[in-house]
Amino acid sequence: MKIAMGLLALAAAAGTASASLYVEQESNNSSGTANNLNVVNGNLPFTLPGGSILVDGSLTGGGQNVAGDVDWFRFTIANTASNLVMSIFSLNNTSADSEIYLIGADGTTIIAFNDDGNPGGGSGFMSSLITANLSAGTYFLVITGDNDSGTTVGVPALPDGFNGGPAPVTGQGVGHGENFDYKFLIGFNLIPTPGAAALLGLGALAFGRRRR
Ligand SMILES: [Ca+2]
Ligand SMILES: [Ca+2]
Ligand SMILES: [Ca+2]
Ligand SMILES: [Ca+2]
Repeated sequence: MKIAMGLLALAAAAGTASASLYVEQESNNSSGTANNLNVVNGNLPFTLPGGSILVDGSLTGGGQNVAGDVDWFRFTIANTASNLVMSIFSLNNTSADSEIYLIGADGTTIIAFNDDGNPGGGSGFMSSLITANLSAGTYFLVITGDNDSGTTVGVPALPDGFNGGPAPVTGQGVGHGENFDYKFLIGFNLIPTPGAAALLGLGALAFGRRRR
């Protein structure tokens, strides 16, 4: 047992991936009010080797001239992510229909979008995404209801809670009608920066010279 404890301590010292639960906090309907997922990491950027987060939340529908619920999350990574994977599941609505977005730090540049990636189980209209080689920085993850984007493929509109693409008059239209609880799973692997690897190399070189 003591040996096992020692190995665990060594593993902790070397840096191990961690997983955390985050419960969605309304109101988070815009980039300015996005929930900060870095709170699960002491409000620090995520570092090597990466991690995973499970978000518990819910989406509620709108109506005539009333936007449906849109859920914005943000997180910051300190290194390039070799991959970022996201999947959303509904446990209480077998016809739930989500859309998900990965958006840049400016809150408007759409990096990736998925409508019916269908991670399997429950509804067949939920979403999943995989994105490779994501640079260090801050990103937004957005969950909204069916047809907010105005498309299933191609170029989606930014999520605004209303059905279809951008409304001619902001705040007019029909809000998406989705009502479901969700579990949103996010995972990522980070890779050392070339700069850090080069510094390590320089350090080794200096050490070698000193020893001569
Ligand atoms: Ca919500
Ligand atoms: Ca919301
Ligand atoms: Ca969908
Ligand atoms: Ca829309």
